[in-house]
Amino acid sequence: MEKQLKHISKLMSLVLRHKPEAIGLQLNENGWANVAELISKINEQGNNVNFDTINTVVDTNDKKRFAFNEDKTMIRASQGHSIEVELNLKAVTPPDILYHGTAERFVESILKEGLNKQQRQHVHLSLLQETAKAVGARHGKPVILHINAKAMAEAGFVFYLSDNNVWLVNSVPVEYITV
Ligand code: HQG
Repeated sequence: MEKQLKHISKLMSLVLRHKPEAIGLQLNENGWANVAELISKINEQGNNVNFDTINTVVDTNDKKRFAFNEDKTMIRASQGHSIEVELNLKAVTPPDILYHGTAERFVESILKEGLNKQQRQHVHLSLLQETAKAVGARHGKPVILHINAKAMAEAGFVFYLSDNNVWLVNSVPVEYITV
């Protein structure tokens, strides 16, 4: 059961953030998919899911990656998209320091160019060093960068907080980064 949920969760990350066309799913401009359509398209791939399966994935997902609308007829990823979607995130004043976890091999380039959003829609930052370390470890030997979010906010950079508490910003210039 757990294995199936993990598989479905990964498939949902793929189609709700990166490639809806992989299963012929449509997202609206705010990133929402119809839940009934998601279920039928997932099942066309040889799976056997129902509403309860999707509900369990949403509830038990370790990072709360997905969210329903109020009546649970629509679903979307709360952040992490590579396709262009308007999440209507609210600008929020950040804490003084945020953290970005990356891999050791990227540090030289980051200290030259600053942090870029790469394939995603934002640079992702974390409130906790522990979270940043886990994010960095996905790419290799983790390094935690300290981001002077207070100075960035004072300089006019806009920060957003996703529904699942990931801090998002368009870029981080070098002068706000310390290793
Ligand atoms: C790096 C996961 C060289 C950046 C996590 C990162 C996160 C540069 C990689 C979310 C660079 C992009 C996002 C530069 C940035 N030179 N490397 N100038 N600027 N980079 O996966 O932040 O599990 O797109 O440091 O928890 O690792 O998917 O971003 O290493 O919240 O829900 O380029 O993904 O969430 O990698 O992770 P990613 P990320 P989920």
